[in-house]
Formats: sequence, C-alpha cells, structure tokens
Amino acid sequence: MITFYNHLHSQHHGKLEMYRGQLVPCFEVPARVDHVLVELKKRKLGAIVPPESFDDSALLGIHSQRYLDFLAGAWDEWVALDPANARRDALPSVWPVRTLRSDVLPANFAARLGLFSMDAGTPLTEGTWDAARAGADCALSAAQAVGSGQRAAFALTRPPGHHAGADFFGGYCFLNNAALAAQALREQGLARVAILDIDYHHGNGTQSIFYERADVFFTSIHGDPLTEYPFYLGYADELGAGAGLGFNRNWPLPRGTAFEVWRAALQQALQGITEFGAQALVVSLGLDTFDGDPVAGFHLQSDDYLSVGADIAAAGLPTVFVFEGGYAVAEVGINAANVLQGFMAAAL
Ligand code: Q9C
Ligand code: ZN
Repeated sequence: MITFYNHLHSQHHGKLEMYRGQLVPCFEVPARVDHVLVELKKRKLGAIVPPESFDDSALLGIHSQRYLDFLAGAWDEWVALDPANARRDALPSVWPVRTLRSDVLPANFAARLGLFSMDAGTPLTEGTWDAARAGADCALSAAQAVGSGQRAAFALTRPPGHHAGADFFGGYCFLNNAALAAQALREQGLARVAILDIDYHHGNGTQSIFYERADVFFTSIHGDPLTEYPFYLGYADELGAGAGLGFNRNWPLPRGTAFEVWRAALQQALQGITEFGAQALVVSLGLDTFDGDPVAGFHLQSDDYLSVGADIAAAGLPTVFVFEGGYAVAEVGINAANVLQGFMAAAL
C-alpha cells in the first residue's frame, strides 16, 4: 500500500493543553507519526512518498474561506500581540455559545481564536498551519491515488483531522483530512463515498460537514459521548438531515468495551456502507481504541488490529486510510501497521 507521508508534521508540536483545570503536556506529539513510519519501513508495507502539492482551492470544498484565512495568519497575529508570545502556544478561552453571535468577525485575536475553535485542549503553534496544510496534501494525494485505480492508500500525517469542522478546530485537529479525501473522491467521479471513523472519539467535524448530504455516508464507532469527548455529538439518533437523512449512522459504545463487542459494531457499520452502495471508502484510522491509550477507554489489543484491517478489506472497496488519534506512543506504530497489514493480506 502506498503511503503519503507528511514530513512537515513535526512542525506542529504543541506544548501544553488544558485538562481538568491545569495545563498538562500535549498527548498529540510528533513521536506518534515517527513510530508509525518506523514500523511501516520495518515491515516493507509499500512505498512511502511525499504528497503532491494541491492548490488551496481544494480545501474550499470542505472549509470556509474565513477559517482558512484565520488559520494561515494566526501565528503571526499571535506574536504581533506580544513578542513574548513566540515562546508560548495560542489556546482559546472564550467561545460564542448559544445566544452569542458567530456571524460577526471580531477584530480581537482571542475572540476570533474562540470563534474558530471548540476547546482549550488544542494549542495552535508556530508550525501548525504548515503541518496541517501538508497533511491535507497527503489526504488529497491518497484520494487521487485511489481514484486513479489503487486498491488503497495511506495518508500518514498529523495533526489529526476528524474533529475539525468547516470553520473550527478542536480535539487536536485543524483541517479535516478525511473529509478532504472523501470530497476529492467525489470530484474524481465516484458518486457514493463512505467514511468509516474508528477513532475512539466521535468524528464530529466529519459528521457535521456531510450531515445534509446523500452522496457521502458517514458512520462512526466511538466512546459514548454521554461520558466521552466530544460530548456534544455522536449519539445514535443522529441519522442525517434534509437530503442527508439516512446517510449518517453512529455506534456509541460504553467506556470499557473490548474487541468482541467493538468488532460486532464494525460489522454493523460495514453493513451500512454496503447497503449504501459505496464506490469508495475513507477510513478515519484512529488507534486510540487500544487498551493502553492514555486518553481513551476501549480495550483492543495489538493483534486485534490485524482483524480490523481484514474486516475492512472484506468490504471490497477502494480505500483511503487517514491517520487520526492514538496516544499510546510506543504501540501506535505497531497498531497502525497491523491494520494496514491485515487489510493487505485480506484484500483481493
Ligand atoms: N487530557 C483525537 O483523537 N480530550 N482527538 C482528551 C485528555 C481531547 C482526541 C482529554 C481528546 C481529543 C483526534
Ligand atoms: Zn481520538
């Protein structure tokens, strides 16, 4: 399987995130992708190449212009407020919740940082834009490869993407790589594209982007949002709206769920994808379902990921894998490579 690797990923290296009233070291660190890269090379799972560069217009199918403009200029604005800000990351602390206006674009930087975000756990750093932008190129390159006849491709990048909406960042995500890949597949003429999100956390950004569309089916298996981030989306009664009604399906599972029950949900999700009549598949490949993950609560074991890959291959669809979460850093490479190896061994 061809891997598009974002060598600029390490330019995004957040220092601290807000957690339970304290600033704690970021969980989403460059070493995550480094471990995956090492494991892919060790197993000779296929070519590892840099992405093609795509025009910014490719992002506009998913993200708003004013959000992209904000992200591209945010670091310079942050440092312009105070030269000492160069030593610290930007973290939001005020948001336009219900009754407050989000149509007005404030001049104040902190106000715009909150307008375009959903939590205080996602630091924006000097290299965030460059890393996220090159990551989008990886997702678009993988979609192009699959749209041109490859059985599968892998976008190996960070920061992750599935919590990012059309005009907000959060959950360690800035640009929605899976959504960009799905839209790119649509534009290459594939009429029906499915997204399978198997990160521990519900892919709220991806769901919201496609919620009213019938051409992109979104299905996600994740920790029950009653207790798990992102809390405010990901429930089983979210089935899509308008033209998109019937094209969204969530499988929330309780914290503590182990592989047997998780795998039954995977079979249900894959059945939905088959019934939809998908012509291509995008997998939001989070590995934070792993037993040892520090920010999640499922109990999948490393060997289980071989079966996950085989089950996904059995859907028989051209498949783009996009790297998302997974914070057990020492094991995330093994677990990601197991999915891809399991897929390749089972794929026709
Ligand atoms: N201090 C992804 O997996 N909160 N994002 C965790 C830990 C945020 C995870 C709390 C989790 C976001 C892409
Ligand atoms: Zn996650």
